[in-house]
Amino acid sequence: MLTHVPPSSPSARPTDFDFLKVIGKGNYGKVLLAKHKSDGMFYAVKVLQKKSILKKKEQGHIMAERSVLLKNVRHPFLVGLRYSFQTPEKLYFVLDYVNGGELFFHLQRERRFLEPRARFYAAEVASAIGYLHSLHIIYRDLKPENILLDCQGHVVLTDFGLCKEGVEPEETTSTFCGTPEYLAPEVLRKEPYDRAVDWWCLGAVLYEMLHGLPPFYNQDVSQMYENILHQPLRIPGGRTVAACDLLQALLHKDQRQRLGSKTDFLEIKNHVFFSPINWDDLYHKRLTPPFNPNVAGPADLKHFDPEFTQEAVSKSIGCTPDTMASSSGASSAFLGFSYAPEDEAILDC
Ligand code: ISQ
Repeated sequence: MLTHVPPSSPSARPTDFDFLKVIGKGNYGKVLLAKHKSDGMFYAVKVLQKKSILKKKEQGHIMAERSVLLKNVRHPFLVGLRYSFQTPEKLYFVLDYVNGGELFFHLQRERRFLEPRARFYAAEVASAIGYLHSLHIIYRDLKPENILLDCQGHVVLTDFGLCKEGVEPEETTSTFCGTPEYLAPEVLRKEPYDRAVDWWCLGAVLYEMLHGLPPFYNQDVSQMYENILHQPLRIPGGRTVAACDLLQALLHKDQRQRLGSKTDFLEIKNHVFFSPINWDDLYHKRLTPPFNPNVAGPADLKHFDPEFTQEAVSKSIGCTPDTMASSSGASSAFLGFSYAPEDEAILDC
């Protein structure tokens, strides 16, 4: 069981890790593959610059990301946070290292997935979203690059930077966030939105898995926005009635009529498209993934983009100043950030 420890006594520091490779880049920093020097375990370490977070007034989001990760490490399809700590300039999230590659990296290679495979991934994503909603958290940022596969081929959702915490079922929020392709109409309109926004995103992910492009896609972003707001959903032929019905129901432009808007995950679970899924078996990873990423071991980077993995790791990443100043200008905005769990067995491939 993970427990909070006093933030003034972090048990991990940047110098505890060898930073090996850049494996991803986000808005505020990088994700690095790192090896813990004493236990030899591999982790994905997300390093964020405090300056850029403060410039964009995003510390609320980042602190939310941390507490969301802390709350959710025990869900099988959400990435686990092992430690967080800070230096005067940077915040570090030490996360489970997931090396089966981005789901959409595999999708691009195969253009589209057959329904059983798309169903399996959509069900694992839905299970994670349903769990977040049960904690009154809206994920909001479901997008292709946030869906990874683990070494066995199970889904792992990452990047909780845009999660909205503490949202009660009837509450709505109107902060504008997200990725253009998957933005729900109410988000685009800057209207208040609720957890139904995540079911729209699930529909967008499922659509892209089945058809190879996001729904309402247009190279011209303003035309795509227009399509999301006003164009009726067009579903190419060749899919089952159940799949078409689910896509129509999830991609309903009116959030109040969207599948999931009443009893949330229960409505998704009970849709006929998912009738082959035993949800209890799914949750316990008793369903064999439809695709095995075939990684050689925990350090196998074959599924990561060489654009990232060939980049040199900045020397400053692993240097710890002698003082872990928690009262320096930038740090005071991140008080209480550092975190280290009690010892816990971490599953490895
Ligand atoms: C875990 N493993 C690989 C890549 C990652 C990217 C972001 C967050 C966690 C990750």
